[in-house]
Amino acid sequence: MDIPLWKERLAKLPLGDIHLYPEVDSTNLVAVEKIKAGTSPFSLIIADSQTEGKGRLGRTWITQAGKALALSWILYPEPGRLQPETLGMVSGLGPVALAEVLREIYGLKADIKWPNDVLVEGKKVAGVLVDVRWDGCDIADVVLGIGVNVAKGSVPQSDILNFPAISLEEAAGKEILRLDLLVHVMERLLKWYSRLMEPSFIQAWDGMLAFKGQRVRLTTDKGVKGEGRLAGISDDGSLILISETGQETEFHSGEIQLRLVDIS
Ligand code: BT5
Repeated sequence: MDIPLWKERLAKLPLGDIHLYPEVDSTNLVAVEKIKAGTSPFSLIIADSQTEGKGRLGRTWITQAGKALALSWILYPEPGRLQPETLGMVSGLGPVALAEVLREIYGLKADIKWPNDVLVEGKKVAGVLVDVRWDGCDIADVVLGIGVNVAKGSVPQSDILNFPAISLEEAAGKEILRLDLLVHVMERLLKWYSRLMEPSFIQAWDGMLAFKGQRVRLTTDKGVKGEGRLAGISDDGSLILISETGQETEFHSGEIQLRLVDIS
């Protein structure tokens, strides 16, 4: 990573402080340290590699040095802007921004596997981790962590994967420059954050949803939470499933995993 060049390009966007590192434990953990130290809104933490990258539920996210994007974006929502009930919208922010960039700029068939993954050709290219800290009933800050497999060799060995994965370069069949990708993603994150509560955000999310109309199963570590035909995203970012009897149920993101049901 050419730190001065990356800083120069990112300085053109309306972001806060830009913190770039060759290696960190986890950009989300560094983000929390920066918040405690008083970093400004929309600050960005980026690392070339992570030694303890975090996935959801204590899982690990692997960032191969120099081959991936690992970023954490710091938001301080104005009091009352985000309620606990609308927090699901924030989990869609990263996937919507990235999937839109992959479709519109790179011509890739990118889909969002609700709640937090971006797939290309049905394989995972990116994961999003949202860490929220509370101040009573208000949200104090949000760290939006995004990890993207960019170059060939960024995908970890298959034995540690819980879902098939691919890099963007393998999917695109051409070189993808991480800095260009990052700038596009930050532009879309800024755009969609300002429109988070508008119907167009849900429409964009819904329009890029993977497995629409297909039968899926939602699980937590306690077992199966729901199963049915995937109908779409509701107004608050929940997933709507329709059972065989036609009953609609909405699921909030929380700790859920989604899988396609094999009906063959
Ligand atoms: C996620 O978790 O997909 C969220 C990943 C968020 C990573 C970013 S990087 C920047 C920021 N800083 C952090 O420390 N984290 C965020 P989850 O859905 O729980 O998926 C984790 C699982 O994906 C692991 O248990 C592995 O099976 C698999 N995995 C690990 N590394 C992967 C990779 N590079 N590509 C695809 N799958 C991976």
